Amino acid sequence: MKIQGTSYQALQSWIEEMTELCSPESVRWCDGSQTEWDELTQLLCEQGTFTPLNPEKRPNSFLARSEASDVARVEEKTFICTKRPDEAGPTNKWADPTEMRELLLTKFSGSMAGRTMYVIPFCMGPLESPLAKIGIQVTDSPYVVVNTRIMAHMGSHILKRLEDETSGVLPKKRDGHAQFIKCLHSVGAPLSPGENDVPWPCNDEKYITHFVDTREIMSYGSGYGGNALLGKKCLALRIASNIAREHRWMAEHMLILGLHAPDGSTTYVTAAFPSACGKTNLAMLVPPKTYADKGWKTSIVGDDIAWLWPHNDGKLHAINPETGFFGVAPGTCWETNSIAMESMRENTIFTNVALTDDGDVWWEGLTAEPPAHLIDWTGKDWTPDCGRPAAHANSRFTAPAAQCPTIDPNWQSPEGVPIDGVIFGGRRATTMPLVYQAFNWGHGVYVGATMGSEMTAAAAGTIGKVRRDPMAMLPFCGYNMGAYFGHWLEMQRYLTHLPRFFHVNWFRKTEDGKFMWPGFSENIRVLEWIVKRCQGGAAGHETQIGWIPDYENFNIEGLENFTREDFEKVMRFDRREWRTELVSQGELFIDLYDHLPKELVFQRELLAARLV
Ligand code: GTP
Ligand code: SPV
Ligand code: MN
Repeated sequence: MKIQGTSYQALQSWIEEMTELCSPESVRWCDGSQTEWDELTQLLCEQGTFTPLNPEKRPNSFLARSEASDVARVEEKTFICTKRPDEAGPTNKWADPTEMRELLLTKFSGSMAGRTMYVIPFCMGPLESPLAKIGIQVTDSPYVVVNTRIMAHMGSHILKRLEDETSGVLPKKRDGHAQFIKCLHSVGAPLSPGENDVPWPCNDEKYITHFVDTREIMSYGSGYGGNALLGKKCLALRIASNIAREHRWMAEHMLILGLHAPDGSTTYVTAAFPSACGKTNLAMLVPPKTYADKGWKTSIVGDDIAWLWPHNDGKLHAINPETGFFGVAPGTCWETNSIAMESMRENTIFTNVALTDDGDVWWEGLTAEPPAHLIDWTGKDWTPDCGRPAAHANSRFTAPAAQCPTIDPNWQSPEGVPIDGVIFGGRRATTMPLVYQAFNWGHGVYVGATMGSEMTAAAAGTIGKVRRDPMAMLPFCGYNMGAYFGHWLEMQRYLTHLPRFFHVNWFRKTEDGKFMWPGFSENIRVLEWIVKRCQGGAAGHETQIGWIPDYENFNIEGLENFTREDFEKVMRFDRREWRTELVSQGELFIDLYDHLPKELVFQRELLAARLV
């Protein structure tokens, strides 16, 4: 069954080639329509991948339960394929492109037998934006199709655009060599004739591969999030970081947030925090009453990925290449993130959360008291005393950004929004103060490059161990990390108005293991200082590590049980701890030595000199 083809010959040929390779039972060109969504969600329900949620509680929404082994990104199986290993660099897993392609051809051969091959035309970024990128994802997963419909511009209008650009009806304008980025995906579970399907087909062997020179993505064996929705981490970060480097822009793992002050000014900032370290929460911050009463508001442009470029106005501008949120469910609740809760009221896909007896969803932290009975994320009966979590720690919701009550009016502006502040941060129980400001761009790049964070459930690994995660891009930078730092340093040359750089840490703990800072909506207090610093307003004092607010420059009005002493503790910069930090920062530099820009070595020397 072929529902549609394309007049764009290069694409038509590629699809024919992929059909031959993967031997699907049928091919379906996705149009992105509501009818298609209805058909596919129904199909997913029939196959047992989806459980429809109670339409009175959660209209047009579904719960998906994955295979227990397919719940997060697989960094060990994620490859950057370049001619030479040093192009991928020591922080990535490298594979030879020819060898990897040969291996994958054997894997993909016949991999879609008994299944439908979906062809998804999609666009990352507002179609009219100079940075927008068109991709075509070929997949045998209807779960991927419906998630992509939320996460990206998708369907016939994107295909039409590609046809018009390649036939000359519209000017060609996309940078990068490719008119469209080829994204091949299979769950790697062919069906023999008469074989029954399982609810979550996948393969124990997984390969998430990026062919940098030809701008191609091939992903095999997983149906989950960042492994399978190829527009997201594979295209918008790993491939895009390569295109960006060549064309003088930046693809970053950052939220984009608008801060509207009582004086009527709007300041946009971006923030890079590692996976599951608070981007979605900060991007959806609701000011507490004392701030709201004064007129503070926030708006969200994006919660995970930012594409930034030097605009003609001399400033760094940012767009969000996505149109949805693929957010962490556990811990999300009305008290800490009502905006996320509002955004997922309907038309939402939940993956690996628990099901309530009345057909709605639940996860740890949603309510203080858990329901008396649930079906857990593995499909088993669950009671509060059973000793197992009800939702997986990396369970997620896929919700349309357009449903977000605080979505920024300019979120689809092709020109993006101007960025005045860049914030870095990680999950650090010790050492890192609540906030400090870097001295300048070069120092800011050093602060981002040496970011560390305790590991979370978003990737397989030892949870809690501090690892260096430069700019929160460790799993996502598609080339040599040292060269990436060099690109960051170079970008300032193309700007006349430089943003300010900050480092924050919401996760500092007391000796008895409690968070020192209330976090969430109260983070607006830190943002207020940041906004004022960006505008050349608030005071602070210079320390060896950067500028830090004094108690007098920081608003803790209305913050109950938070004393001056608590403030001093959460802001404290301890020389001894920092000397240890400096040594640990050096480890990453040793790995990168031959590609590390001299300027970062100097920054480290300067910091060392200040710390003695
Ligand atoms: P990815 O989607 O994986 O890139 O993650 P993210 O950076 O968007 O993380 P998210 O906002 O979903 O936060 C994940 C976890 O951090 C949740 O468990 C939150 O409860 C917790 N968190 C977020 N903000 C704060 C904060 O200000 N303080 C504390 N203590 N925890 C926070
Ligand atoms: C992350 O891990 O940073 C995510 C989720 O945003 S995923 O799309 O699975 O990478
Ligand atoms: Mn992320």
